[in-house]
Amino acid sequence: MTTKDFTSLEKYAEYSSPEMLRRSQKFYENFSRRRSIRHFSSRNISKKIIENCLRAAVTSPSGANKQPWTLAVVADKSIQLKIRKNAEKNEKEFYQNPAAKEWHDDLKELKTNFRKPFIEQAPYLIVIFSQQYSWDKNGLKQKHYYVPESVGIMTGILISAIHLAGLVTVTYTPSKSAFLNTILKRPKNEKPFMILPVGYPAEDAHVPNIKKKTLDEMTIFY
Ligand code: IYR
Repeated sequence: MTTKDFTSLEKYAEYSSPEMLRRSQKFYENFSRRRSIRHFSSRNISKKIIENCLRAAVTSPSGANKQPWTLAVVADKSIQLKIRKNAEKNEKEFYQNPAAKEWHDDLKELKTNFRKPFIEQAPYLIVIFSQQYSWDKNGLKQKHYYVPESVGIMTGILISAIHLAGLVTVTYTPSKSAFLNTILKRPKNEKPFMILPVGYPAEDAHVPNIKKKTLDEMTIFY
């Protein structure tokens, strides 16, 4: 190992224990107020805010630091309309499919249906693609590792950045999503992962009355 292989941490912030307690408490309280929002205002937001959220997201760790994602940012209404039309066609099939009865029952408390107006209403759509593999600058195929884990962590940071900026989103996972490659002209090594519409909530935005499990219900301390 030569000294060139590593650099030192430039600014590792060390806090006192009470300060850490306060900061972790504040972070928890802030994130306990995050909700998935499905009703958006058409009010525009600065592209610079979106870029900062994306910059934060791509600081994410990833398998062998391969950063196996592509972030397609859509603010073009005609593309948004195309995505909405395709998504709603597939969702209609999903909601009408009798074989998915148990799934439909599980979704009842969320009151979702085939209609996805937020795809068109939100000023920005971030369509996240996971790259199953890639090509380096010499055209050699590059392996990617722990792709769902890596893209999931990056998406979590993105959702956090959106919340901290004061904007809202919903983790929309279309029933079938291959149409996104066609509309957004993405190559076959990229698989649609999730759509995050981003914007301000609509004035009449409402959220389902759902509860999170308590820490006791899902943690085991050894
Ligand atoms: N993709 C559908 C169904 C759906 C599935 C899950 I899992 C959800 O948490 C919510 C919805 C839709 O978006 O309506």
